[in-house]
Amino acid sequence: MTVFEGRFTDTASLRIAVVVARFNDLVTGKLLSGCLDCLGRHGIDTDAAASQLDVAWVPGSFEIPLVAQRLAASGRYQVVITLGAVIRGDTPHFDVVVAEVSKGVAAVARDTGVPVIFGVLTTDTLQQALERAGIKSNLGWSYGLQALEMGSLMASLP
Ligand code: INI
Repeated sequence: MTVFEGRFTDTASLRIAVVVARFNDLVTGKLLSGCLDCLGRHGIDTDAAASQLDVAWVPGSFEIPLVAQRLAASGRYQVVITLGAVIRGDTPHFDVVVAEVSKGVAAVARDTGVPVIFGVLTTDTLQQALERAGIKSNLGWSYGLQALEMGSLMASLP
């Protein structure tokens, strides 16, 4: 029996793209900071020259799948991380945006074979989103870890 599982230390050959939404950037900027901190502390070179990491900003979460698709299909990255914050508030837009971004991100991973980490918070209130982006914990850190695990796992699979 072979057991496949990702490691968090095989970072030397990984190139990672992060797609982050500007909408609710009070939240998404904190997710990005947490994510970059995690990746940097696990050996990912985040310096501009010869970087292992690139960041693409999009207007809102609805635009994430298109840009994630382009980056995943480029062949340049082993993992794509998506970061967004969709907050229900009073807008019926919430359901539309959440449905599109969640289905879109899953489709990108399946279509390209590149793992795409779903780091889009979906909450009822801004307070809940902020709690997940640094006030209590920062899920950006977890998304970074999940990216490392999936990059390593995919490289080890037959
Ligand atoms: N985009 C978000 O990322 N979060 C939201 O909460 C949100 N709401 O509530 O409307 C949102 N809307 C913008 C959307 O993602 C697109 O950028 C816009 O519709 C242009 O296509």
